[in-house]
Amino acid sequence: MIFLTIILQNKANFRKSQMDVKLNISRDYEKKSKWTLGENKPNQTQFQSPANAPKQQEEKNRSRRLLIDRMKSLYKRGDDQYHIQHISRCSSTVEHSFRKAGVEGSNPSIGFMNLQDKYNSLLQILKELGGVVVAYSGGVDSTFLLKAAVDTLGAENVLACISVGPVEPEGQFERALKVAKSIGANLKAIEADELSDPNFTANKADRCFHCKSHLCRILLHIAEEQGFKHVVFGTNYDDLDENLRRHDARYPTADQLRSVTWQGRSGTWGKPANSIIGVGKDSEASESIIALLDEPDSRPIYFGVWGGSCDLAQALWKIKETRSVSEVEQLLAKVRVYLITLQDGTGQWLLDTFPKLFVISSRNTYKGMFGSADLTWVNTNIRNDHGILGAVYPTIAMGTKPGVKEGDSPSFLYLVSAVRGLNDPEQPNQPSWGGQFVRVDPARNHWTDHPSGGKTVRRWSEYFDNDFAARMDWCVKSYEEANHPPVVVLGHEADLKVRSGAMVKLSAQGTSDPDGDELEYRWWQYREAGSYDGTIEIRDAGKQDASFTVPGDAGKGKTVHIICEVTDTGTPQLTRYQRVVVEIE
Ligand SMILES: [Ca+2]
Repeated sequence: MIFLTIILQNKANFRKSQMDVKLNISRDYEKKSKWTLGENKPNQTQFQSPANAPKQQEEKNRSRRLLIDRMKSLYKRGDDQYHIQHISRCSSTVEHSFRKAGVEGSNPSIGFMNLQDKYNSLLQILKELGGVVVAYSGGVDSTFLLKAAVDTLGAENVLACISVGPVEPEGQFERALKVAKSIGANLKAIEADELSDPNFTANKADRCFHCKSHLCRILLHIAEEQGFKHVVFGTNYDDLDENLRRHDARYPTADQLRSVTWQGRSGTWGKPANSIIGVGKDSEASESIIALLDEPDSRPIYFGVWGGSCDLAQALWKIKETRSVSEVEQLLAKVRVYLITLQDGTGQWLLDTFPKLFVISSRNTYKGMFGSADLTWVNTNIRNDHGILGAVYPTIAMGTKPGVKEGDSPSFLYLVSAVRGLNDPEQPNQPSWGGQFVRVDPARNHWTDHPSGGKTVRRWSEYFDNDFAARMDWCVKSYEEANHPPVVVLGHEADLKVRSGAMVKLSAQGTSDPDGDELEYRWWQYREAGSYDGTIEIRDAGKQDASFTVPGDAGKGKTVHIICEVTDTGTPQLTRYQRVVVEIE
């Protein structure tokens, strides 16, 4: 199954002035491993009017300039592009540094800010810390952090510690020393002696994790000895993706993610549509959406809108204003929207303006995941001992109780469970990890909450929680130490044609588990998907081979959908599905 997914974020996190739209486009999930840098990125200037283009370009680059200038003082090689790439890498670094430093209250929620905001927040956080030990390697992440710390706190309040020894690349120390000197930072070389740690010398996939933990303990000791209250690190997704690919080759590199990420507009949350879309309101994100829709590819494009939909609305507004009626119809037919509530005026505008547009509007359903309070589960499975991404997972957000927040994730889980073999995302009435929806007005292609609301998400929590926990294990564990999902294979075609009254044999012969785990089978009727209204009694529903008899009242043309659900016995237990569609002849 192939999807193109766009996630729009525009959340009122902590400070309205920092609100922003983050556009994250994951193209063709099943083929991620074939991505190359920039391959999927459309020509963003293709649809800009000539008069507008230079202004927009300038606006887009403005927030980058300040960081670029600072980096230029450190790196003399390469051109602006070099700096831009590495500075955007630094921005995620910075967030991790905040969290490592244990800064609460002034949570910057980096993902929702532009680069200027991020940089300002970094300086503010460093100010609050007062004095820091910087874990310094001479690489771009830690160098950027060191420079910001020295600029903000003064050299006397910053101590850069660099690890020297047999595991560090040759010549790294000399280069790092030179750069630290140019910044004016105090530098202390430490012998971390990683080779004394058996977890490191075991040389498994998690060696980097143990190496960093070992270093962290030493730095905390130095900080205490020398009167510094905090130790800060500069690291990001780049440190994990290699290990993730040991578990699933489809994980993209950080550069691949960047190549399909665009900047949206800020400060639109809660505002009426007419003030945030229209002439002069184009963004890098809205132009990219138009370019994607213009690609000669008829497959649907899913927009998971996690906040305000202003960039999507701007794109559709512009298409409506500038294209022929038939072209508008053709482009809109590709669009699938999943809105998490109406967070600015463009949500209602989309519904009012485009009755035929495929829109799922979750008003309550998302609460099946939002703010579930189990901090112990989060600490055990996500935050502690699960690497740098786990360490930055917040304990609380947006006024909910401590625990998992994830109020927007159902818009994505809707597609995840489809990839797992459960629902057809073209049919929002089918139960999915992202909930279940009803179409109220047959004249409109708009779907909203099922009467059971949040329960239609919550019923799957064990499945998606375990999936989440397994992915976090993959950040730090070797293949042998982690669990991987079963591969469900049917012993027959997925589409069967039978006569009324006939016995249907179901088989999952061929199903396997990559870890060799024992498997549990569960066959069940997926009633919402089939056109036969009655109940099907499945014999041996807990075995690999099952069967049922088609009821006599199941007339010609009716369909019965059966799910084969397979769960392994690894830790955490993982589940995958396969659907069988039986048509009555
Ligand atoms: Ca397994």
